[in-house]
Amino acid sequence: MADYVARLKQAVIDYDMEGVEKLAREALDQGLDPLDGIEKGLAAGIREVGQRFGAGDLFLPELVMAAETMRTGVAVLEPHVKKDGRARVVHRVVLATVQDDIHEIGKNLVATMLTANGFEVVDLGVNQPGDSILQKAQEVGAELVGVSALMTTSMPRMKELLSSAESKGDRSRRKYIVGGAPVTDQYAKEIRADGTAGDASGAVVLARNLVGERA
Ligand code: B1M
Repeated sequence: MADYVARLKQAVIDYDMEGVEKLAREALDQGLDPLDGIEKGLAAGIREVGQRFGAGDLFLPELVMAAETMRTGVAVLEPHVKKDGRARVVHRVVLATVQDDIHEIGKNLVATMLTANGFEVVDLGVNQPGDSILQKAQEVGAELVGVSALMTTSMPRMKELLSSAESKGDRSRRKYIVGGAPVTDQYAKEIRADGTAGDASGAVVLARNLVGERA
Protein backbone atom coordinates (compact mmCIF):
# COMPACT_ATOMS: atom_id res chain seq x y z
CA MET A 1 0.00 0.00 0.00
CA ALA A 2 2.94 2.28 0.72
CA ASP A 3 3.70 2.03 -2.98
CA TYR A 4 0.31 3.47 -3.94
CA VAL A 5 0.67 6.28 -1.40
CA ALA A 6 4.06 7.19 -2.88
CA ARG A 7 2.72 6.95 -6.44
CA LEU A 8 -0.23 9.22 -5.64
CA LYS A 9 2.15 11.75 -4.13
CA GLN A 10 4.35 11.55 -7.21
CA ALA A 11 1.36 11.95 -9.56
CA VAL A 12 0.64 15.36 -8.00
CA ILE A 13 4.30 16.37 -8.19
CA ASP A 14 4.34 15.33 -11.90
CA TYR A 15 0.94 17.07 -12.58
CA ASP A 16 -0.25 13.74 -13.97
CA MET A 17 -3.86 14.85 -14.37
CA GLU A 18 -4.76 11.94 -16.65
CA GLY A 19 -2.90 9.19 -14.81
CA VAL A 20 -4.05 10.09 -11.30
CA GLU A 21 -7.65 9.00 -11.83
CA LYS A 22 -6.67 5.52 -13.00
CA LEU A 23 -4.05 5.24 -10.29
CA ALA A 24 -6.52 6.20 -7.55
CA ARG A 25 -9.07 3.65 -8.81
CA GLU A 26 -6.42 0.94 -8.97
CA ALA A 27 -5.25 1.81 -5.45
CA LEU A 28 -8.83 1.49 -4.13
CA ASP A 29 -9.24 -1.88 -5.89
CA GLN A 30 -6.06 -3.04 -4.20
CA GLY A 31 -7.47 -2.04 -0.79
CA LEU A 32 -5.75 1.29 -0.12
CA ASP A 33 -7.32 3.25 2.75
CA PRO A 34 -8.72 6.26 0.86
CA LEU A 35 -7.84 8.63 3.69
CA ASP A 36 -4.20 7.53 3.56
CA GLY A 37 -4.28 8.07 -0.18
CA ILE A 38 -5.55 11.62 0.31
CA GLU A 39 -3.55 12.73 3.37
CA LYS A 40 -0.26 10.84 2.97
CA GLY A 41 -0.29 10.67 -0.83
CA LEU A 42 -2.04 13.52 -2.66
CA ALA A 43 -1.78 16.13 0.11
CA ALA A 44 1.88 15.33 0.71
CA GLY A 45 2.44 15.86 -3.02
CA ILE A 46 0.69 19.24 -3.14
CA ARG A 47 2.66 20.40 -0.08
CA GLU A 48 5.91 19.53 -1.80
CA VAL A 49 4.79 21.40 -4.92
CA GLY A 50 3.88 24.34 -2.67
CA GLN A 51 7.38 24.37 -1.18
CA ARG A 52 8.94 24.41 -4.63
CA PHE A 53 6.57 27.20 -5.70
CA GLY A 54 7.46 29.16 -2.57
CA ALA A 55 11.15 28.71 -3.34
CA GLY A 56 10.63 30.06 -6.84
CA ASP A 57 11.42 26.73 -8.55
CA LEU A 58 7.91 26.40 -9.97
CA PHE A 59 5.42 28.89 -11.39
CA LEU A 60 1.69 29.47 -11.04
CA PRO A 61 0.56 27.33 -14.02
CA GLU A 62 2.41 24.37 -12.51
CA LEU A 63 0.81 25.03 -9.11
CA VAL A 64 -2.61 25.12 -10.79
CA MET A 65 -1.97 21.85 -12.64
CA ALA A 66 -0.78 20.14 -9.45
CA ALA A 67 -3.88 21.39 -7.59
CA GLU A 68 -6.10 20.09 -10.39
CA THR A 69 -4.35 16.71 -10.20
CA MET A 70 -4.97 16.66 -6.46
CA ARG A 71 -8.65 17.51 -6.91
CA THR A 72 -9.08 14.76 -9.52
CA GLY A 73 -7.51 12.22 -7.17
CA VAL A 74 -9.58 13.39 -4.21
CA ALA A 75 -12.76 13.11 -6.30
CA VAL A 76 -12.07 9.39 -6.81
CA LEU A 77 -10.97 8.58 -3.25
CA GLU A 78 -13.26 10.81 -1.19
CA PRO A 79 -16.56 8.90 -1.72
CA HIS A 80 -14.84 5.84 -0.23
CA VAL A 81 -13.81 7.49 3.04
CA LYS A 82 -15.57 5.40 5.67
CA LYS A 83 -18.63 6.89 7.24
CA ASP A 84 -18.97 6.63 11.00
CA GLY A 85 -22.25 4.75 11.46
CA ARG A 86 -22.77 5.71 15.11
CA ALA A 87 -26.17 7.32 15.58
CA ARG A 88 -25.89 10.66 17.34
CA VAL A 89 -27.44 14.06 17.59
CA VAL A 90 -26.72 16.05 14.44
CA HIS A 91 -24.35 18.96 15.02
CA ARG A 92 -24.38 21.65 12.38
CA VAL A 93 -21.17 23.30 11.24
CA VAL A 94 -20.74 26.27 8.94
CA LEU A 95 -17.43 26.08 7.08
CA ALA A 96 -15.75 28.59 4.79
CA THR A 97 -12.47 29.88 3.50
CA VAL A 98 -12.00 33.50 4.54
CA GLN A 99 -12.36 36.53 2.30
CA ASP A 100 -9.47 37.16 -0.15
CA ASP A 101 -8.49 33.50 -0.09
CA ILE A 102 -9.52 30.96 -2.73
CA HIS A 103 -7.71 27.89 -1.37
CA GLU A 104 -10.28 25.16 -0.81
CA ILE A 105 -8.62 21.75 -0.88
CA GLY A 106 -7.91 21.57 2.85
CA LYS A 107 -11.30 23.02 3.79
CA ASN A 108 -12.99 20.46 1.56
CA LEU A 109 -11.11 17.65 3.29
CA VAL A 110 -12.22 18.99 6.65
CA ALA A 111 -15.81 19.10 5.32
CA THR A 112 -15.53 15.50 4.10
CA MET A 113 -14.17 14.23 7.40
CA LEU A 114 -16.74 16.10 9.48
CA THR A 115 -19.55 14.80 7.27
CA ALA A 116 -18.13 11.27 7.43
CA ASN A 117 -18.21 11.57 11.21
CA GLY A 118 -21.82 12.58 11.51
CA PHE A 119 -21.67 16.38 11.40
CA GLU A 120 -23.97 18.31 9.11
CA VAL A 121 -21.75 20.67 7.14
CA VAL A 122 -22.93 23.85 5.47
CA ASP A 123 -20.00 24.70 3.23
CA LEU A 124 -20.07 28.31 2.06
CA GLY A 125 -17.07 27.89 -0.22
CA VAL A 126 -14.13 30.25 -0.63
CA ASN A 127 -13.54 33.99 -0.39
CA GLN A 128 -16.31 34.47 2.16
CA PRO A 129 -16.81 37.80 3.92
CA GLY A 130 -17.09 37.51 7.70
CA ASP A 131 -20.59 38.96 7.74
CA SER A 132 -21.88 36.28 5.35
CA ILE A 133 -20.37 33.60 7.55
CA LEU A 134 -21.94 35.04 10.70
CA GLN A 135 -25.29 35.52 8.99
CA LYS A 136 -25.37 31.94 7.71
CA ALA A 137 -24.33 30.53 11.08
CA GLN A 138 -27.21 32.36 12.70
CA GLU A 139 -29.65 31.36 9.96
CA VAL A 140 -28.94 27.63 10.19
CA GLY A 141 -28.37 27.60 13.96
CA ALA A 142 -24.82 26.29 13.67
CA GLU A 143 -23.13 25.03 16.82
CA LEU A 144 -19.76 25.46 15.21
CA VAL A 145 -18.18 27.82 12.71
CA GLY A 146 -14.97 26.71 11.04
CA VAL A 147 -12.81 28.94 8.90
CA SER A 148 -9.79 28.14 6.82
CA ALA A 149 -7.02 30.46 5.62
CA LEU A 150 -3.97 29.41 3.66
CA MET A 151 -2.11 32.67 3.38
CA THR A 152 -0.47 34.89 5.95
CA THR A 153 -2.14 37.74 4.07
CA SER A 154 -5.66 36.35 4.57
CA MET A 155 -5.22 35.12 8.14
CA PRO A 156 -6.17 38.52 9.63
CA ARG A 157 -9.69 37.92 8.27
CA MET A 158 -10.03 35.25 10.96
CA LYS A 159 -9.28 37.78 13.65
CA GLU A 160 -11.80 40.18 12.12
CA LEU A 161 -14.44 37.45 12.06
CA LEU A 162 -13.90 36.61 15.73
CA SER A 163 -13.95 40.26 16.79
CA SER A 164 -17.12 40.82 14.83
CA ALA A 165 -18.71 37.69 16.38
CA GLU A 166 -17.73 38.99 19.79
CA SER A 167 -19.16 42.44 19.25
CA LYS A 168 -22.44 40.92 17.96
CA GLY A 169 -22.69 38.73 21.07
CA ASP A 170 -22.35 35.60 18.94
CA ARG A 171 -19.47 34.00 20.85
CA SER A 172 -21.74 32.59 23.52
CA ARG A 173 -24.00 30.98 20.92
CA ARG A 174 -21.44 28.84 19.05
CA LYS A 175 -17.82 27.75 18.95
CA TYR A 176 -15.32 29.05 16.44
CA ILE A 177 -12.49 26.96 15.05
CA VAL A 178 -9.75 28.01 12.66
CA GLY A 179 -7.29 26.13 10.47
CA GLY A 180 -5.03 26.06 7.43
CA ALA A 181 -1.30 25.59 6.93
CA PRO A 182 -0.11 28.92 8.41
CA VAL A 183 -2.42 28.78 11.44
CA THR A 184 -0.65 27.85 14.69
CA ASP A 185 -1.98 27.06 18.15
CA GLN A 186 -0.48 30.31 19.32
CA TYR A 187 -2.26 32.31 16.62
CA ALA A 188 -5.56 30.60 17.43
CA LYS A 189 -5.14 31.54 21.11
CA GLU A 190 -4.12 35.08 20.20
CA ILE A 191 -7.30 35.70 18.22
CA ARG A 192 -9.35 33.92 20.91
CA ALA A 193 -10.61 31.10 18.68
CA ASP A 194 -11.96 28.00 20.43
CA GLY A 195 -9.30 25.85 18.81
CA THR A 196 -7.36 24.78 15.76
CA ALA A 197 -6.19 21.51 14.23
CA GLY A 198 -3.34 20.60 11.93
CA ASP A 199 -5.30 18.22 9.74
CA ALA A 200 -8.81 17.08 8.90
CA SER A 201 -8.83 14.20 11.38
CA GLY A 202 -7.70 16.59 14.11
CA ALA A 203 -10.53 18.92 13.13
CA VAL A 204 -13.03 16.12 13.80
CA VAL A 205 -11.55 15.44 17.26
CA LEU A 206 -11.63 19.15 18.05
CA ALA A 207 -15.20 19.56 16.77
CA ARG A 208 -16.38 16.58 18.81
CA ASN A 209 -14.76 17.91 21.94
CA LEU A 210 -16.32 21.29 21.43
CA VAL A 211 -19.83 19.94 20.98
CA GLY A 212 -19.31 17.67 23.95
CA GLU A 213 -19.04 14.29 22.26
CA ARG A 214 -16.35 11.76 23.05
CA ALA A 215 -13.59 11.76 20.39
CO1 B1M B 1 -1.61 28.92 -3.29
N1 B1M B 1 -0.38 29.62 -1.94
N2 B1M B 1 -1.77 30.68 -4.07
N3 B1M B 1 -2.69 28.04 -4.64
N4 B1M B 1 -1.03 27.28 -2.54
C1 B1M B 1 0.04 28.71 -0.87
C2 B1M B 1 -0.89 28.79 0.33
C3 B1M B 1 1.50 29.25 -0.57
C4 B1M B 1 1.98 28.95 0.88
C5 B1M B 1 2.49 28.69 -1.63
C6 B1M B 1 3.90 29.18 -1.41
O1 B1M B 1 4.21 30.30 -1.75
N5 B1M B 1 4.75 28.35 -0.85
C7 B1M B 1 1.33 30.80 -0.86
C8 B1M B 1 0.89 31.67 0.33
C9 B1M B 1 2.02 32.53 0.87
C10 B1M B 1 1.54 33.30 2.05
O2 B1M B 1 1.23 32.77 3.09
N6 B1M B 1 1.48 34.60 1.93
C11 B1M B 1 0.29 30.77 -1.97
C12 B1M B 1 0.05 31.84 -2.88
C13 B1M B 1 1.00 33.00 -2.78
C14 B1M B 1 -0.99 31.81 -3.83
C15 B1M B 1 -1.39 32.91 -4.82
C16 B1M B 1 -1.39 34.35 -4.27
C17 B1M B 1 -0.46 32.75 -6.05
C18 B1M B 1 -0.60 33.83 -7.10
O3 B1M B 1 -1.65 34.03 -7.63
N7 B1M B 1 0.48 34.49 -7.34
C19 B1M B 1 -2.82 32.46 -5.19
C20 B1M B 1 -3.84 32.93 -4.15
C21 B1M B 1 -5.04 33.56 -4.68
C22 B1M B 1 -6.04 33.85 -3.54
O4 B1M B 1 -6.34 33.03 -2.68
N8 B1M B 1 -6.57 35.06 -3.53
C23 B1M B 1 -2.72 31.00 -5.03
C24 B1M B 1 -3.46 30.07 -5.78
C25 B1M B 1 -3.40 28.71 -5.63
C26 B1M B 1 -4.07 27.73 -6.56
C27 B1M B 1 -5.43 28.22 -7.08
C28 B1M B 1 -3.18 27.46 -7.75
C29 B1M B 1 -4.11 26.44 -5.66
C30 B1M B 1 -5.43 26.30 -4.86
C31 B1M B 1 -6.41 25.38 -5.55
C32 B1M B 1 -7.64 25.15 -4.72
O5 B1M B 1 -7.67 25.15 -3.50
N9 B1M B 1 -8.71 24.90 -5.47
C33 B1M B 1 -2.97 26.72 -4.67
C34 B1M B 1 -2.34 25.70 -3.88
C35 B1M B 1 -2.71 24.29 -4.19
C36 B1M B 1 -1.39 26.03 -2.87
C37 B1M B 1 -0.54 25.08 -2.00
C38 B1M B 1 0.56 24.55 -2.87
C39 B1M B 1 -1.24 23.90 -1.37
C40 B1M B 1 -2.51 24.21 -0.57
C41 B1M B 1 -3.22 22.91 -0.34
O6 B1M B 1 -4.20 22.62 -1.02
N10 B1M B 1 -2.68 22.04 0.55
C42 B1M B 1 -0.04 26.05 -0.85
C43 B1M B 1 1.29 25.65 -0.24
C44 B1M B 1 1.10 25.03 1.15
O7 B1M B 1 0.09 25.08 1.77
N11 B1M B 1 2.15 24.47 1.67
C45 B1M B 1 -0.21 27.37 -1.48
C46 B1M B 1 -3.17 20.68 0.78
C47 B1M B 1 -4.26 20.70 1.84
C48 B1M B 1 -4.75 19.28 2.09
O8 B1M B 1 -3.66 21.18 3.04
O9 B1M B 1 -4.89 23.37 2.91
O10 B1M B 1 -3.10 22.97 4.68
P1 B1M B 1 -4.19 22.47 3.82
O11 B1M B 1 -5.33 21.86 4.78
C49 B1M B 1 -5.08 20.91 5.80
C50 B1M B 1 -4.75 21.56 7.16
O12 B1M B 1 -4.19 22.85 7.07
C51 B1M B 1 -6.04 21.51 7.90
O13 B1M B 1 -6.64 20.31 7.43
C52 B1M B 1 -6.39 20.19 6.02
C53 B1M B 1 -6.39 18.74 5.65
O14 B1M B 1 -5.36 18.02 6.29
N12 B1M B 1 -7.02 22.57 7.75
C54 B1M B 1 -7.92 22.82 8.73
C55 B1M B 1 -7.31 23.37 6.71
N13 B1M B 1 -8.34 24.13 6.98
C56 B1M B 1 -8.76 23.81 8.21
C57 B1M B 1 -9.81 24.30 8.97
C58 B1M B 1 -9.99 23.77 10.25
C59 B1M B 1 -9.14 22.80 10.75
C60 B1M B 1 -8.10 22.30 10.01
O15 B1M B 1 -10.98 24.17 11.06
C61 B1M B 1 -11.95 25.02 10.55
